Amino acid sequence: MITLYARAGSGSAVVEAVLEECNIAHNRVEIPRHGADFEAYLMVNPRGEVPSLRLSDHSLMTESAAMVIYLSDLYPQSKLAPPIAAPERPQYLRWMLYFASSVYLANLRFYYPARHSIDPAAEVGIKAKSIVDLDRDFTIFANALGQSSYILGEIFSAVDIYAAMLVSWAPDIEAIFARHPNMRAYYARVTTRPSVAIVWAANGLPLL
Ligand SMILES: N[C@@H](CCC(=O)N[C@@H](CS)C(=O)NCC(=O)O)C(=O)O
Repeated sequence: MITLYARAGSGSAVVEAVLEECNIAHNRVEIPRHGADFEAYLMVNPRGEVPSLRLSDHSLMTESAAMVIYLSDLYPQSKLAPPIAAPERPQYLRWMLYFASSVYLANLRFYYPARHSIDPAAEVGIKAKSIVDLDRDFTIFANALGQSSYILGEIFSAVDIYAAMLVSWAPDIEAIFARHPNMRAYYARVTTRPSVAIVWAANGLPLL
């Protein structure tokens, strides 16, 4: 059986939502931020980050986007990912990696500025710049979304759940919605899917 190492409200939420959407039986292990259980978890993931995924063959995956892509491909009946030769596949991968490699990291710079410099005086600037970066990145995404239901047009996919998670972490979610009304409708559309709503509620992530 698959084991997901998770922490409520963290990047494990999108993986949980995909497991839920695909109806995949799994164990969920909550990893605290500190203490003996966290120390033991360093043997699983030396970076101490969540999520990690222990597959049924006991191999370990890190990287939330890789997990989402893998699980969605493994369960094609869930229709969470365009097939490899589908015309939507390049945009699916593009936005998945956009969120995982740019927006996720800007969020981490906002929430953990001290980890991004050895100079404590730099923290204020790192945080301020992360807000500028997030504004830019959400604007690029909102413009690409336009009036479509999902980022792949009318096709819902796992990348929409990934995007919604990043929106949910935004330092000022209401500011995003005020600037981009299409993002409010999009966020509501994605997070009212039954599987996503259950996981969002369990993770304490905002529901409109
Ligand atoms: N690239 C990793 C990033 C994972 C990550 O940074 N997770 C955060 C939580 S969202 C974490 O565990 N940070 C360490 C900490 O909170 O101490 C992924 O996408 O899975």
